[in-house]
Amino acid sequence: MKWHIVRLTEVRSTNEYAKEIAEDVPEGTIVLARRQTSGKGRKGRYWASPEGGLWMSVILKPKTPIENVPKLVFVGALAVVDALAKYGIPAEIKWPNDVLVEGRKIAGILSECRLDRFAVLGIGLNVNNEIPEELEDSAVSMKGLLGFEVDLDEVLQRILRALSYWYSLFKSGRHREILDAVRRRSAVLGRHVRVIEDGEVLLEGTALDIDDDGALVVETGEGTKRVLYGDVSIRFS
Ligand code: BT5
Repeated sequence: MKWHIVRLTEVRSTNEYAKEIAEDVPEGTIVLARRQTSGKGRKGRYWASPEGGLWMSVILKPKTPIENVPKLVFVGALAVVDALAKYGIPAEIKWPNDVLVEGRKIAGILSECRLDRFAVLGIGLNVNNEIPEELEDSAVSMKGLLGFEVDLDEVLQRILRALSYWYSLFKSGRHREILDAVRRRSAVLGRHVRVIEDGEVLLEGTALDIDDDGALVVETGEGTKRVLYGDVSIRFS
């Protein structure tokens, strides 16, 4: 995969910027910003993006049936987990879009698509940045874990190398291998979870599996339920 990086000092959100230019640039264009003033999580949630972190959005134009596109979030999460492993940081994927280290969030993925035209894979990784006070218990950075600053460009290159690999599997339809890797690196399987949608507990039970569609399979006591990724969040309970 050939990457082309657009470097910005400041932007509201690299995902928003990427969506604006996506139709006019080739696949593999990456929007990278030193800081975001309005970084986005899912469903209008915020993403704290001060200087020192890696805030990037990758423009992709996969030719694949539309139902596969949501699985891109796993491609992003796996790339981050692999890059962190190169620094000796053991990370896990909290289905569907968080990357955790020892239960604390180090990265979040935000995948957005325009039907059939393009997908934007947003990756936010806490590298050398400060963690806002209100997230101190729930979030962590690479610097916080390692005790020293890490070269941002090196982290970027390591993510891109891993992304090339996982995206090549995605493009050649090897979704099962991607999902197997997600299962192996999963923080949720075997755990008791609550699935939250719009602040409401949708269901509760033991996370049994992530199936080949990428859905989370939960044993609820009233039978097995499948939860498609989308806008749900998981809480451990
Ligand atoms: C996510 O949303 O985890 C997706 C985050 C994606 C961020 C990237 S940065 C580059 C690109 N451009 C963007 O504008 N976004 C993408 P969600 O699962 O909804 O989690 C959001 C929640 O994570 C917030 O409500 C906070 O609780 C928490 N949070 C916010 N900033 C954080 C940070 N820097 N580190 C860890 N947790 C954070």
